[in-house]
Amino acid sequence: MKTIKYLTTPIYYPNNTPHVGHLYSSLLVDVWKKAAKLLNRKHYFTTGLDEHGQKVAQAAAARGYSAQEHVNHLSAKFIEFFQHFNIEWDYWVRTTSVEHKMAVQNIWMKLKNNGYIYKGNYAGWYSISDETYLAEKPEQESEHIVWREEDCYFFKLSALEDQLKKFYEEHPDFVYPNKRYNEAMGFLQNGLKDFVISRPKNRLYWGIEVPDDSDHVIYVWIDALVNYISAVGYPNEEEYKHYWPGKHVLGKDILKFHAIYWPAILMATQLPLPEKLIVHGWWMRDDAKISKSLGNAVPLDDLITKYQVDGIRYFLLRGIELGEDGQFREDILKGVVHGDLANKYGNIFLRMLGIIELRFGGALPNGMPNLKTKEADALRKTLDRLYYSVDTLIDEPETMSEYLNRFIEVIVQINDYFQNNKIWEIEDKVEQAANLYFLMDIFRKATVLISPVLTNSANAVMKFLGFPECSMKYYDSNLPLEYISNRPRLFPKI
Ligand code: ME8
Repeated sequence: MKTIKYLTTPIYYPNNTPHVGHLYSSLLVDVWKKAAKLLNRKHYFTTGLDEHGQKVAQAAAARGYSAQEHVNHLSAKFIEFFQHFNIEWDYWVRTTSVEHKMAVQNIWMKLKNNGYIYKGNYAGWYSISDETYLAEKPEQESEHIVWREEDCYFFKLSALEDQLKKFYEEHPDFVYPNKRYNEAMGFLQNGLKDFVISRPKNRLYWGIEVPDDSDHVIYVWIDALVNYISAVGYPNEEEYKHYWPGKHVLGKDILKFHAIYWPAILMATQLPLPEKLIVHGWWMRDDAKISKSLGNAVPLDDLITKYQVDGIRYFLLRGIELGEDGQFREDILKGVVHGDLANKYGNIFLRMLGIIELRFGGALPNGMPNLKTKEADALRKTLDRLYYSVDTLIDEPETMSEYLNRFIEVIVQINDYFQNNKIWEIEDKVEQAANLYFLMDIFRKATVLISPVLTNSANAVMKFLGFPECSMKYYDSNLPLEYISNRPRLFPKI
């Protein structure tokens, strides 16, 4: 029986170093996982690499490495990159692992025994960058698109068309957002053709062997999709049943593989289908998708120095509505980090601390005041909405944009409260202290609730306030009253 919520990212091709697009998919799941942890729920997050296939083999050859050396090197690079952004997965997938290979061969045998695999011959155009056959001759030939004519095994996808249609009709929420559900329905309405699921080994050696025919290797997409179950212990039923089915986060570029091929493979092997597909858009640079193959990624080192890891994490989530495309440009990043984090979040913190230092010698008078004004109640309600958005996010990862909106609403309202009530001018010290305590309390709570996104800053704020760590344990407790010096500079402006 399923006992643990499970969310995955795509596994990335190590044909080049990672960029902001990969970070985005993994960040979405990371924040979801951190939110679950914050509220004490046990969730599971996998991400990693799709290490086989022609694209990776070519990249290795171009660097003069063996494929295995090449993927080992890039696996370390991806790990380092993600760790730098505080991404914390539970399991790092590598499709060259023995466990994964066994799971893929197990699925192959099941497909075969259930009558879904047959041998044939294929001739057509193959796109190496997408690792897929093209339906038509490309307008322009390139080194990335090659003509292939070879013996191969086919997967009987056409036999599952009706079953897939029925499933889609019965599960209108299977794909988020709705436009991607409609796109998947479009694939079904156009009719499904059987597809090639192997390559002769003398043409491509870098793959998992077909179990009962060592002259062929298994198509990289079958290999890759099976990671979603091998990562949680498949074929060991006792193990994977605690996790599977899970939800998949993916980019819109690989919708067909996840919306059609993967459910079809699961149907053909009589395994449960995923709970949901959450499909996000692309980070663009001008008119082009940022991609490893195009090599148009924006270098991040300089941006990290200027806007910090948290600034970039925040921008990625706030800069585009989940499901839409967005431009990854420094001026837009700067606008979001300055607008939300420097001018609103960081600034109100400093203004409150300024008065606490000036009028109270750096210590806040004791006690949790119970301000009963309408405005104070409104602010508490906005904070409650933020709290519920974290709770909702844990069950519905697609509500990510909503969560970020709720956060900034609280921060804007703290700023408005401070400004409208001219907190710095209140003569009566008791009244001033009560207002400051109230605002600092809401600020602290909002900080805890946004800690899945602003990992470093939230920790720094909580430690500065005198808490041992940033966690829900310190959400409701009294605020420590003595503030240490060296306040953190949150998101200084560039
Ligand atoms: O397709 N914007 O690997 P891949 C947003 N191995 N997301 C982006 C992006 C961008 N500009 N560029 C990449 C593969 N991504 C297969 C997947 S899964 C069983 C196998 C993200 O290295 C996004 O999630 O080409 C996209 O779907 C994925 O990286 C593609 O990574």
